[in-house]
Amino acid sequence: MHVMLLLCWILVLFMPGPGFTAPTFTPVEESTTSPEPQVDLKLAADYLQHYYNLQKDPLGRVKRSGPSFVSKVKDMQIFFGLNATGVLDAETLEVMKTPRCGVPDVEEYSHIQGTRWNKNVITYSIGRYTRDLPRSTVDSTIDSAFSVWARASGLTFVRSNTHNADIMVEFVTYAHGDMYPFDGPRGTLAHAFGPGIGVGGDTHFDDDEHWTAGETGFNLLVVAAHEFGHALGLKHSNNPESLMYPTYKTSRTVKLLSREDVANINALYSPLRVHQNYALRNLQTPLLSGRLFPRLMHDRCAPDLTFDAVSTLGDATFFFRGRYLWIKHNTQSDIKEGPITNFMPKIETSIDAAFLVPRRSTAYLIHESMFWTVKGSLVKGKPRPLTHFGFPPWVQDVDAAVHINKMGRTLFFMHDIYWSYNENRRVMDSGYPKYISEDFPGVNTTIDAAFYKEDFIHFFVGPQVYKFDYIHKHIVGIETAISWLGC
Ligand code: NFH
Ligand code: CA
Ligand code: ZN
Ligand code: ZN
Repeated sequence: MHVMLLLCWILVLFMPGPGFTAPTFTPVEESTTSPEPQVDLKLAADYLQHYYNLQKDPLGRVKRSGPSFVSKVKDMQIFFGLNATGVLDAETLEVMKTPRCGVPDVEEYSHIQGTRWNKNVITYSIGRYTRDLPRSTVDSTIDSAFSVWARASGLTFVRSNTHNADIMVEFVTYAHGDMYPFDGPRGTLAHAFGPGIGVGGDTHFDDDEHWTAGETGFNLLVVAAHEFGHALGLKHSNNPESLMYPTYKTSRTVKLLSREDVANINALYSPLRVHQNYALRNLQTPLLSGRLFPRLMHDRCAPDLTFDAVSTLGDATFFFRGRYLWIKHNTQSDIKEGPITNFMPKIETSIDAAFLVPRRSTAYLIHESMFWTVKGSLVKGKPRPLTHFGFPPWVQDVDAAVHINKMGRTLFFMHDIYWSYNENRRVMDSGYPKYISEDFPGVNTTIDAAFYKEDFIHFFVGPQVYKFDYIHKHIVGIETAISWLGC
């Protein structure tokens, strides 16, 4: 399950030229004078590429009459309840020009997410408050927002004062530790993670908004009720009457939930399933969105836990295993965790190896023969082939990679051999591959992951970690992998 993040500003960047009026954050109602057809085509192509996975040809072109273009237009029209003609008519273009969020619609067909809380009593806690409203008003508004869902379903919400409640509510600004920084006033108002342990359920409000209990600014009850819908597992709805519609509306006052919202929450938490056990729950999820949700939440402190890749990214260390990820912040003591797609929606595979090149603030995540580039907290573009680094084409399963900043080198490990890549000149060093055991005495087996810290390379081998002194070239100690996750 992924975070309900909204990166509307990306969409704003995608919409150039006269056809696009600055977002007013309400659905576009007036029909603007018809712009140049090329501008519309570019806009539509960008829109479909962004939300409907439309592929361009190798030269970056899209044919308006091409079969995939027409079918993507149809998909989009079906989602928005338009006539599914496949033709880019004025109505379709108008919807495309309406500011909206960055979650692709193709993943949104089901209004019920592939996951839910496996209990009907859910705890919440309010961490950081806003200064826009008295604390007591925030408390009562958050309580009312939960009551909206409690009245419609069999769920009960209990306020707790701990830091490990199911749903942690917080008012924050810009970057706030989850890779989905807020954007200052206007734009995105809030976001919430779907059900799950760790960050799951957590709900963040952009404290650069003007939060109110009335009609001015943004009404906290309306936004909180929408977010808690996500925190309970509901997705966006394309029905403007639904509370789960992706755009804020002032006009919702008394009746927050539409009939559809009530039906969706009850379908997700139908009485029949409330008492089901874990095994059944885990059978049910893959049908809905198997690739988005792991079969089982991982036990962080299981003694046999191993990692596929470990790397620094920003100010945290990322531990990858299968499609799951743990994030250990360098200064905060808590660990965030969840499916990789929660944090990086584009990455729907496991990660074999990962490394950070600090001077470029860029991390590289390798899966089989391809790699992604991650800058700041954003996964850039499409994955690229590993041959970019000068690997021969048969290199398809790098086990581990580590960047050694002092030397400007990245070492890639595969089976019993390794390569050294010169990041400054961006070429492979000559004389490689070499045997690992030649240069790393004591390291005689395949490596799962490697991590560099203060002159030591930490080689993750199964549930163990060899601490290797890179200056004096010998192993100085052995730790358990889970000790890195604070176990
Ligand atoms: C939101 N969301 O911020 C908006 N929409 O209407 N700005 C959504 C929350 C509203 C979180 O779960 C974000 O879906 C923006 C934009 C619906 C309470 C449509 C501009 C993205 C005023
Ligand atoms: Ca904002
Ligand atoms: Zn957040
Ligand atoms: Zn939303």
